[in-house]
Amino acid sequence: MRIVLIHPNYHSGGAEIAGKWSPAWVAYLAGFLKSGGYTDIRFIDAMTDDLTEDQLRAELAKEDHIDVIGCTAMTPSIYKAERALEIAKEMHPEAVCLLGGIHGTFMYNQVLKEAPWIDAVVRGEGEAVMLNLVESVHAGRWPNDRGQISGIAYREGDKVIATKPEPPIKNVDSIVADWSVLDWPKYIYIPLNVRVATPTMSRGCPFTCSFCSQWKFWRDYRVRDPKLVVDEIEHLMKEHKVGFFILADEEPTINKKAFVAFCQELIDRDLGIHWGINTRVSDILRDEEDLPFYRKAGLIHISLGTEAAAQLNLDLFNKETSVAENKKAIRLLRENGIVTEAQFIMGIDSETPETINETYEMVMDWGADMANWSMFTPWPYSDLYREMEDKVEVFDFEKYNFVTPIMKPKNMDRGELLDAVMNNYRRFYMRRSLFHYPWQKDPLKRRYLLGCLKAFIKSALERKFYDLGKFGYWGPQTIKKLKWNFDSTKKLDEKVDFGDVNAWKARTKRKEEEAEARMKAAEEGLGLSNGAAKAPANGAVKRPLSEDERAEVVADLRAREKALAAAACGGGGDQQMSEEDMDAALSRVHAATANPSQVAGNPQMDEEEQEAALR
Ligand code: B12
Ligand code: SF4
Repeated sequence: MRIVLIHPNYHSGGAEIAGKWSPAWVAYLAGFLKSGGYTDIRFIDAMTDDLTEDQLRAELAKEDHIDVIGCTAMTPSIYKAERALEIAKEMHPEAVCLLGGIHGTFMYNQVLKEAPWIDAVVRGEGEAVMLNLVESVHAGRWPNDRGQISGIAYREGDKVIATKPEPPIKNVDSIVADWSVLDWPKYIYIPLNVRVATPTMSRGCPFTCSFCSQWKFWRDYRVRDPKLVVDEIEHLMKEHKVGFFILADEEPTINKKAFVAFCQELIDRDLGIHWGINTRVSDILRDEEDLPFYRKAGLIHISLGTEAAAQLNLDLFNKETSVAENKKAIRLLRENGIVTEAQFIMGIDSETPETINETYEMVMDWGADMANWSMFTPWPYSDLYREMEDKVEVFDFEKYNFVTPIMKPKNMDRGELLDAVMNNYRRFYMRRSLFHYPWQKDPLKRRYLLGCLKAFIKSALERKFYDLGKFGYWGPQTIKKLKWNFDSTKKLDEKVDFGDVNAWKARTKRKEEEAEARMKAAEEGLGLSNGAAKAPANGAVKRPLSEDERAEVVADLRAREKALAAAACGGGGDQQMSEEDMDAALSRVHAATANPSQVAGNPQMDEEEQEAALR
């Protein structure tokens, strides 16, 4: 069984400016297929190799026979993926052509109408579905038994059929990546000039931010055994000479126990590798005491979804964080020598030059090392989309890429929006490159930040940064002449699949409510409220708790903590604190309240010191 996997050649000058990234989907799918006995797999990375259609054709012409061809697509790369599969089908009509990834998961109706040469769309997590499908092809049952394969959609005459969803893989440790299908010398991270990998420790996200679609995609939150993740990293280092990794997780830190075990394992094995993550402000605040330990494990870069300067927008995004918390999280990371990157979402309806400027002022005040301003992108399958659908005019998905202003704010035109965002970038990186990066006391952090600057400048000189070359942006004087090239013939098919997402959301909420209700009942039953003894409803006199009562409260606290963690993490793994963890947590609380100003020494100069040094 010959299987060919293709990453389509799509570029849009955002995060990719930091280098050439290893595609994780290929490694995890290939690993799972190999465990299932299908080892004859080839990967064509048309994105990294920047293959033209003719070059892709030439690569496919090297194949005598292909049984299954799979291509990935996020929303912006969908047309390139459809086209790659069209070429593949022309050249190998015998092959079963599959599309996987987030876009098809929700938009399969539209995809199968736009691209009738696609035999099936794989919805959601790909491993189990693809293995079942490959087995069916191998056994000669395809296409007759396709209605029996969960998690796919296909055409039958004029109709699009979606089979029942495949449940998320419970035991994520059963997925063992095979990174050997990648041609490793290509994947270089410019800031450190080393090979970069993107392994994952968890899948999914327990939060439900309204603009985001990742939590919908993976449904349950699941965590791998941290030791096995470190095995994978050690393998990547030894076999493929990887020198840096970024966890491609949506939310790697919510299961603190697993994250701490992961860091401990990296420290114990003394691998000496540096790495980065993208996570939530709330986890950084929760882990204030652990940040030195995380840094010791090699964690050097944290990207935070601070998203907005205004609380109103944070609430709109259902972010469950506050502006003050964002500021504190960045300060804590800086104090612990971790590179901080603040991410903002720009261009919602109420955006004005003032609100954009505010994000600049704020990020300077917070002291973040890096900042990025992404354009708000209304994924048609996100919750926020439903609230604003009457305002969305552009359905050319190729431009749904965080750098093109899909939405026009009420009081700005798209050119003004882009220019105001560019103004933030110019000011921010100008100041950072003069007053901040060269003056870092920690040589690693200095090297890292200067390396990021190099990547940034390289992409700006090549006119790739933020797709400015494509827009024809050369500064404020050009904003009336910008070319967005929206294809107005592209329309949204009304059939977007939201799947069983609402059930997942309700389940999360229900668990939280149940836990709250149990806790409240326990408090009331014991005459406790807000953790302090109070007169019970029957008017009995306030008295200290007996040993038994105390034990009952502790048991309830544990139940609550466990239920909340399970609610947050979809019930995966053992979330309960051990006796020692709880004692350790309590002693940290005591230490913090006894000496609240106790923080790790700040290894960096602040902005004023830097400017003074320069003077
Ligand atoms: C790493 C990453 C990158 C890397 C890409 C590395 C690479 N070559 O793959 C870089 C930095 C280059 C990048 C760039 C961009 N990214 Co990006 N990126 C991510 C990130 C952090 C992780 C993706 C990942 O590897 N996940 C782990 C793998 C295992 O999951 P997966 O890809 O979904 O694959 C599984 C399934 O989807 C399915 N599957 C996928 N493909 C296929 C194919 C077949 C045949 C089958 C059967 C199954 C299948 O099976 C896989 C295993 O279960 C996600 C956010 C996140 N945490 O997920 C954003 C994310 C994917 N990126 C996003 C975007 C928008 C972009 C950019 C457009 C931004 C920009 N302008 O720079 C570009 C586009 C570049 C491009 N051409 O691909 C969005 C996509 C949103 C959407 N709804 O479409 C995401 C979700 C971020 C977000 N917060 O919204 N990105
Ligand atoms: S925390 Fe991040 S991944 Fe999770 S729902 Fe919000 S934006 Fe999406």
